[in-house]
Amino acid sequence: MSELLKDKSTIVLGLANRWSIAYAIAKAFRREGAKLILTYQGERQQDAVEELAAELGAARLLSCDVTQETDLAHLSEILRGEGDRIDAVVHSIAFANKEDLSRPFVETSREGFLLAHEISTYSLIGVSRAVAPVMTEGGSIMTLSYLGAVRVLPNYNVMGVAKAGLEASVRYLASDLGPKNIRVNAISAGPIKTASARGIKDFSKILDRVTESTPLRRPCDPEEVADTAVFLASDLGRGITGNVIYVDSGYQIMGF
Ligand code: 0WD
Repeated sequence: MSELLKDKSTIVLGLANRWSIAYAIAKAFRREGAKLILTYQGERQQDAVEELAAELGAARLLSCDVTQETDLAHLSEILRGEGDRIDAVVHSIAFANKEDLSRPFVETSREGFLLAHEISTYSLIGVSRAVAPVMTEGGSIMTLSYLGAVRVLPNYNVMGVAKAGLEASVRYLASDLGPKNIRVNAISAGPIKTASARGIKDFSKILDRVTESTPLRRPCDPEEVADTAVFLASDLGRGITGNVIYVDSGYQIMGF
């Protein structure tokens, strides 16, 4: 079978550990023959991510804390300096203070609101600006969203508002970058047990409920999300931009 991402250069941001959705995507990109550049948040994660990068056969591993303008500028500089063309970018990054994912939404602090939006929403704009200049032959930028962007889900709170902003940013970026043949989309994944998900109070209850009532009667698998990422990164997805694609075993269609 031919490789869907042969001759494509990809960058995946947000790999923290083996359970990260970014790990499943990076693995699928390599399986499909892509060259892989990985970024990680900073020193705290360096050792763990170095090991995973070696295992995945990544061509490069770069540190990039998306709250730091200098890190984004550095990323852009490195990519430009090496004459690397990038064809696909995966933004798999989010953060909110734990207390904002458990107390009533009305108690969200200004500081917590801004932090969640800076890391989970604004960073897609910053990353797109840093990488678009090296997407010289067009390509695909994608991010990860969740149903909490459009519906109220218990304890998702400020992150739901941040994801709503993320999905709107996808549309504006798609409109801006479309003339350069750069597509921008979001994958709205069903709940998956990762380090970030564990920060949401009663996450396992959400998972149980979804499993019971979803049309496919099973939770979403990170590999399913990764295969959709492959599709969006590949030429097969060339007509799709500004969209939110649900990979959630069908949960979002249900009315009860
Ligand atoms: O159920 C789920 N797990 C779902 C996750 C359902 C639907 C969507 N998503 C989204 C998340 O909201 C996020 O956008 O998928 C994306 C990836 O999340 P994940 O794979 O579930 O979680 P995780 O493995 O924790 O990756 C998120 C990573 C951070 O991990 P930690 O655990 O250290 O918070 O985002 C990265 C970091 O690696 N990150 C940053 N990267 C660069 N700069 C920063 C930062 N400032 N902050 C967090």
